[in-house]
Amino acid sequence: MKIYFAGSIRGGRQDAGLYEQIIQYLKTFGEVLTEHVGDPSLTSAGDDGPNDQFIHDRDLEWLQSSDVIVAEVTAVSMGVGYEVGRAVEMGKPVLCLFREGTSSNLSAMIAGCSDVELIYYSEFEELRKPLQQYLFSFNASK
Ligand code: 6K6
Repeated sequence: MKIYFAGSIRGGRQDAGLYEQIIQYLKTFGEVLTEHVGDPSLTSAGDDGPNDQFIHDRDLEWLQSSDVIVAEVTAVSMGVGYEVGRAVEMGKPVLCLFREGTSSNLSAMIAGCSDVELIYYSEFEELRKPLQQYLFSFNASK
């Protein structure tokens, strides 16, 4: 199973450690195409490609080739919102994760979208079971 993990980069790297934890766990279910999103050395000012068009086109190819999208949507990120929207249009299964108890407000465009599954949580450990259930049920129905 190919998993596309989406998390904020230029939107802010305050949750990079959490992304890394989620990615390590997701790797026990399949291949994570976007492991760099959890790289603590990647800053919001850094870069991991020759230019923005390269990054956009490469990421959309990965999105297209993925079986499932898991997006951590607590930090407000234009890129993550864009990826979720494109993935929905592609007909991909999308699971969004939103951490409660922060100053972030979840956009109605995610919270109100019936095409995405949404999990509210407060810490990583709470994600293990629902992530496993989602990925197993999805794999079984394939
Ligand atoms: C790195 C640091 C500053 O700019 C970059 C560009 N590098 C990126 N490399 C890989 N994926 C990227 C990059 N920029 C955005 N993305 C994709 O958009 C990732 O898949 C993330 O899920 C999402 C983050 O969007 P922003 O708007 O927070 O950057």
